[in-house]
Order: sequence, then C-alpha cells, then structure tokens
Amino acid sequence: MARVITVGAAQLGPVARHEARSQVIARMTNLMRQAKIRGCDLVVFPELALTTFFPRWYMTDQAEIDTFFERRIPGPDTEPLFEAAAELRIAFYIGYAELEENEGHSRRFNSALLVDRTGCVIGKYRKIHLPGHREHEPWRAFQHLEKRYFEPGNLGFGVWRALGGNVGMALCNDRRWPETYRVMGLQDVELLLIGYNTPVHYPPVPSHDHLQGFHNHLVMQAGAYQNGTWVVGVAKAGREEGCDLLGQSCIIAPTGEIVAMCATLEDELIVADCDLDRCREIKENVFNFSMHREPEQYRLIVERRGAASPTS
Ligand code: ING
Repeated sequence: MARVITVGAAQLGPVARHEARSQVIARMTNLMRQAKIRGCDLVVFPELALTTFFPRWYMTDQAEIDTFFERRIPGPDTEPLFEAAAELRIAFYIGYAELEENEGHSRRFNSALLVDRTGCVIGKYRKIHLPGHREHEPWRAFQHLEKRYFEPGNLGFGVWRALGGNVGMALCNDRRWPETYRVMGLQDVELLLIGYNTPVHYPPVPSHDHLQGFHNHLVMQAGAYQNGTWVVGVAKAGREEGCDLLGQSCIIAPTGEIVAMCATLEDELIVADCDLDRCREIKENVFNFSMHREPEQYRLIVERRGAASPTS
C-alpha cells in the first residue's frame, strides 16, 4: 500500500502591517477549507504567516516589535485556526514569530509548528539561518533585521514521525544552505516543509534581483534530489507594504521535479499527491548515504565556520 500524503501548499498574498490576526486567520481558514475539499491531509502555510514581514523596518520600541510576536500558540488569536484544523481533521505547518517568556526572561525566535489533524502540536522548529543584519542600514530601500529581532534557533533540524512518514521543517533562508537538507536527510526525512518571505530586491546585490525565482527553485530542487525527499516551499507573496515578495510556491518531488507551482502572488492553494515511497528511488540508489557517503572526508563542514584560502 503506497504511503501517499495529499499536500496543500497554501500561499498567502500580502499581509498589511495593521491587518488584524483575525483577518489573516480567516484567510488561512478559507485556504484550509479549500484544502480539505481537495482531499488534503496536510496544509502548509508561509513563514511569519500571521503578520506582515516586520523585519523590513528598523524599530527600537520593544513593545511595538513584540506586537508581531505570539506569546502563546494556540492562543486567543490563533485558536480558531487550530479548531478549524481539528474540525476538518487536517494537519498543518505554520510559521510565526515566537516570544518565549521564562522567569521574566524573554527569548524571540522565527519559528514554525507542525500540528496534527487533531490540532495537537507534533513538533516545533526555530529558524537557524537568520539572514540580513543587526543594525539599522539606512542605505537599503528596506531593512532585513532578522538578526536584530530573532535569536538563532536552538532546537536543531528535527524530523518527526507524522502522517505515516518522516516530516521535517525549515524556514526561508534555511533553504539556501545544503546543510539544512542533509542534516534532515540523515534522519531519513521524506517530506520537508519550508515557509518563506523573500523580497525580490536584494539590496547588497541588486544585479541578482532577476534571479530570485531561479535561486528559490534551484536550492529547493537540489535539496529534494540530493536527499531523496519531497520539498514543499510556500511563500508569503506579492507587494507587501511596498515591498515585492517572491511567489512561486511549489511542491517538489524527490527527483527534484516541480510537480505543482502557484501562478499568482495572492492567496492560492496548490495540491499534489506525495507518494513517500518514491523517496526510495533516490535514497536506495544515487544517494544511498550508507553506501556512498565518506563522512571522514567532510570534517571541514563541521569544524570550520568561514572559508580559509589555501596557503600554497
Ligand atoms: N528571506 C530571504 C531568503 O533567504 C534573502 C532573505 C533574500 C536572502 C534574497 C538572499 C537573497 O529567502 C528570509 N526571510 O530569509
């Protein structure tokens, strides 16, 4: 019996700065209902799905910054989404800004949850690769202050048994780094969920702006193929508070083939039947890790942070 998970990628269009969470939850619930009607077992939402991409602004008032974070999830604003999922019996992935308060100490992460079809949280991921910068850089058309507003994730790259397979999570910039996929590949991941908010304009290298769509798919297709896993990449897309965010949400097979892709920059659902057993075509052959990998030769990957040129 093939292990098929019918997956919905629920791309979101722009979320305005002052759009209430209840309005966003209503949009997400609508997509969730569409997903159920189309037979989905799982629906995948973007990174920071509940709010606008606030790291585009330099803010100094912590109280204002914290309006974009969730202290509890599910909480008063998000409970309706969890209830809808349980009512529809559909699992979901959601990206959100996490504010953890312990004994008066606050920690902030760019996080994602995997929630099962009864509305229970199966796993949590905290974004490890934080792009951008820490201080205000007024030369930029807009900021990218994830290093200012979040700490690097401290939960590692986890893979969980869910929906009959091995499911992993990552967030946005993580998808550009091969280590993200390989660490989960070494945990036999079969379905890897990645929400993203990607500005089309990249201020440090504007000559690459026209390559954002290419790079988006390049890295996820490579990650899927090189680790024999399905990859689902889901955008918050469109012109959000004056900043153009990439769309092109997609579902990618373990062969690296894109089997479904969004065609708009708005709220849009795409669906694909992901046969997890197809991962074996890759994992047992071209990328049979136990047969072909030579980890003894890869030590630099873990021991060295930045590149060092050869001395001779
Ligand atoms: N956004 C972007 C991403 O990695 C970025 C940052 C954009 C990096 C373009 C490089 C080029 O997709 C987030 N949120 O990580």
